[in-house]
Amino acid sequence: MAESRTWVIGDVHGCANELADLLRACGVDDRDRVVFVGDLVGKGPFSDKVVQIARDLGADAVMGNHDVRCVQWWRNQQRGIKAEPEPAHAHACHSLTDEDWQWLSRRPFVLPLPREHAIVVHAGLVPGIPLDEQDPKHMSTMRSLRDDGSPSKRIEDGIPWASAWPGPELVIFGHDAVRGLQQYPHALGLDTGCVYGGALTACALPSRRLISVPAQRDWCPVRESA
Ligand SMILES: [Mn+2]
Repeated sequence: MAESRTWVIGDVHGCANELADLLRACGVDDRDRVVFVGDLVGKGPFSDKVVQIARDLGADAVMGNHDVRCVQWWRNQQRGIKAEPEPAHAHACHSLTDEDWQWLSRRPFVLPLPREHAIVVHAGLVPGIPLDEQDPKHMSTMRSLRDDGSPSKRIEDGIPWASAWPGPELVIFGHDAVRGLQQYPHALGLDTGCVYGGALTACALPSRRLISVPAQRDWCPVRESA
């Protein structure tokens, strides 16, 4: 009898076909726990299907920067503030159901997995700051650390934050398709750029085994750093 496992899955961005391929490749069954690193929606083709799959799995997910901006659009709609969603979010904003929005809007910015000695966050954590004092804005957008230890969302603005994370917990994150797969002793970056024609990657815990499936195509030719 196989042990139940925890699977942490990288940035899906609406790539529902690849997500289905990945779940099949991992052999995920209903004893397993599935956790997404965020940015389930936006940019890609089938954001509604991705949220549906996540909800059907009873999965956990943390908030990505694109999830945040789509949820903001929905909250504004609810308050009677009508605006066109930005183009990268149009499909997501017009296809999610109220139940999907309720689910997505309740995702935390950081999710500790104590049994696995791991922490899941979308973009990163600033070393030396307690988890409950980390800024959601940084947790969902940072990529680098400057010389003074402050976070930056820009790749070229310092070192990869993950290279400076001291542990002891393993932090699993996404949000950095340019750097791609990042493997440090106590930090693992899983954004392998599926929506840009790369791959969708999962990590099994506690083994840290990685499984990837290729993108079916480049769904989002225009890159944006935000
Ligand atoms: Mn992101």
